[in-house]
Amino acid sequence: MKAKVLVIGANGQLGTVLVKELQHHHGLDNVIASDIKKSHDFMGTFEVLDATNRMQLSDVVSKYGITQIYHLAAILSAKGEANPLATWDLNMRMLFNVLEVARIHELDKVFFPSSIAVFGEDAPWVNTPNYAYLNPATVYGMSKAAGEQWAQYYFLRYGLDVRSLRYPGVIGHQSLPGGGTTDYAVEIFHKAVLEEEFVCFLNEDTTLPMIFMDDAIRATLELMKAPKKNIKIRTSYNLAGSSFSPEDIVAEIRNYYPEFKVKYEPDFRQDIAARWPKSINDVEATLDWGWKPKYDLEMIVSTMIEKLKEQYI
Ligand code: AKB
Repeated sequence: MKAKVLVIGANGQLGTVLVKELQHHHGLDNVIASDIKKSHDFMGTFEVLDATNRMQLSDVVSKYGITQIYHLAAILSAKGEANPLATWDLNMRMLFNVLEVARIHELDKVFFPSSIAVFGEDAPWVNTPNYAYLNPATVYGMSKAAGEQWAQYYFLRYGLDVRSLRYPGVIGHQSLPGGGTTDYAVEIFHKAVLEEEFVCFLNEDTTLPMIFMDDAIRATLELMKAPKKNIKIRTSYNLAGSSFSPEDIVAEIRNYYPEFKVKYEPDFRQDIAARWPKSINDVEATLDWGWKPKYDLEMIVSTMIEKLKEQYI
């Protein structure tokens, strides 16, 4: 049977790119993109959908005969701190709706993105293992850590095939992030290419795990395509790309723009980043479904600059 895929949060940083890849893999008519607003230049089938509304979600699943959901919508780490209870409520309500609708409609697969934000001060900061202690310090991280347990619960209790990755900060030229602590690592490239000064909200030496968009998308599709028996972790898989700090990116960008100016004005997001891992050990993803990243910092910087120059010219 052909897969019918619903993407929730299709207008977001990852969704924008993932929808196109899924359309390519499954066929334009077999991918239903959804978000709370329609994006004006979208090609394909789009449903305006508020995933906090279970009935609405259930109706979309019935209408298209959906067999898989990619649930990408969430309030991220930095934005979530402005309104902690509302963030918890929204992130958890959407996840419960997705899990329940998937269970009731007996869907084949669900993808639930987790994040490096599940880790806190008590996890090893370097080469953080998959099974490290989770004590997140943001409400977003708390919702992802709890969400991972619910994903595993639905698998163990109901046999629902939920699969998950702990994304590092995602860097891509196709879309903009919103509300995250790693967002600086996308904005910095736009400023460099526009030859404007960049004001960085993290300290220059704050190393964080990052991943290039192409790697993040490939990891998602490889995880979802892997045989069920290979998926041994039902909470979420650690996923590594490459780790670096603002000053590492700046040094690399200056190979292209020697005059690039950067000012460091750390704000509350520095405190969030300071409790996250510096690098990730993703050996389980490699062993279970063959994960291997392709992009290092040098390749990320050269690709970002090349692609953004095309966009701005
Ligand atoms: C954020 O910064 O909140 C996200 C994430 C690492 O999950 N990009």
